[in-house]
Order: sequence, then C-alpha cells, then structure tokens
Amino acid sequence: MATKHEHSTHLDLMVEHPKQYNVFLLNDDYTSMDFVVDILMKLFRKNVHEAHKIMMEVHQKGRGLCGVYPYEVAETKVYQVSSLARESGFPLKATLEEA
Ligand code: TYC
Repeated sequence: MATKHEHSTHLDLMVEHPKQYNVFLLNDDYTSMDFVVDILMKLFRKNVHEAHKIMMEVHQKGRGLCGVYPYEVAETKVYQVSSLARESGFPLKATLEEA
C-alpha cells in the first residue's frame, strides 16, 4: 500500500485487486448427478441446496458457474475436478475464464 507521501500506482492497484477467474462445470452424458452435487459441496463449498441448483443448471444449459477465485486457486479447482472425477470413472470437466 502506498504511504501518504506517495501516489497510488497501477501496481499498487494490481496488488490489491488481482484478476478474478470464473470456474464453470461442464455438462456431459455420463457423470452422475449425485457426484456433481458432491463435487460442488466438497470443492466449491456449496450447501446441498446451492449444489443441486448449480448441478441442474449445468445439466440443462451446458455449463454453470461454481465459483470465482484468483488464477492459481481457479486452476487448482479445475485440476481437482478432473482428478476426483477420473478416480471415480467419470468424465466431468471444469473450465476457467477471466471474470
Ligand atoms: N448430465 C448428467 C446426467 O444426466 C448430469 C451432469 C450434471 C453431468 C452436471 C455433469 O456438470 C455436470 N447424468
């Protein structure tokens, strides 16, 4: 943070407001609805009601927003979705894009 004798610079602003990234789950024909709800609760900290709502949105519209995070966190969520899905034999995928 700039002191009272300095001007706030572009870099100061970037340090305080890092870019945020939307993480989306993608629909597929094979992953079970229960597994998607579990992923939303465990990785994206949703309650069962929110998780079910997002899962149905993905199922009906093709994708749904699961969370908004700094880049490294968003990338980790995407990776954790595919690893947990692969371990359970599901093709579930997530993507990220700048918010
Ligand atoms: N379409 C899947 C089914 O009918 C359910 C599903 C929902 C899969 C959301 C992926 O991200 C997803 N079993």
